[in-house]
Amino acid sequence: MATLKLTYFDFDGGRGEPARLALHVGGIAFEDHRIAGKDWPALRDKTPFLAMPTLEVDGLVVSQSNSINRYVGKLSGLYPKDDLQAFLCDEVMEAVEDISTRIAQTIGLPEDAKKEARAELAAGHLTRYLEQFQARLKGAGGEYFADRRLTVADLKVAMLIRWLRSGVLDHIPKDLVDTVAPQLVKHFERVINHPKVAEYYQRRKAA
Ligand SMILES: N[C@@H](CCC(=O)N[C@@H](CS)C(=O)NCC(=O)O)C(=O)O
Repeated sequence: MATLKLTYFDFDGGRGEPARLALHVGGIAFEDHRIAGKDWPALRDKTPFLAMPTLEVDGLVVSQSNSINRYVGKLSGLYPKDDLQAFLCDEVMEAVEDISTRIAQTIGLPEDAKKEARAELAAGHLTRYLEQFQARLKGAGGEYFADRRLTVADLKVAMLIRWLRSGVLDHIPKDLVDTVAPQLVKHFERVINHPKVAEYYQRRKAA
């Protein structure tokens, strides 16, 4: 088994969290290297594409969150072997990237511009994406996004849903998901209550 070191910001969410969860669920040993915001500028130029997460595999540093998710998903048994199920898994993960990037682009905006951009996003793209995630979930059987079992796609969507419902995103109603796509709330609860996921957060709390 390769030696793995996952590097990402020191919080329980974002682009690095699905890989941390997948590795834990799969029982795969890895170094969970957490970077404080103040240390990021010094590290930035050392990453392949000036961003995190990165994954070091036996000394080779690679990046791009969904590529990392697929790789660790394969190691952890959380990525479909069937090509079409893998496609469904990938489609959802890429769509989470699209919408997360749109949200992230509003973070540094001045207050008035942020309010306008987020209101437009909430009524437009975000609602559309949530409805479509719910439709994909229903199409895949209603419980998981692919393969009728937990995959890295479920972990990635669950992190998005937790972010949207957390209340940290001003001007995006924190009940938007509950209103527009209630099945995604049920899905989030299913994922977060998965025994290995629940165990992961119990350990984080105790750490
Ligand atoms: N396409 C990349 C995007 C990576 C990305 O933008 N990461 C953010 C953190 S979630 C980052 O490193 N931001 C710091 C910066 O851009 O300086 C991926 O999916 O990994």
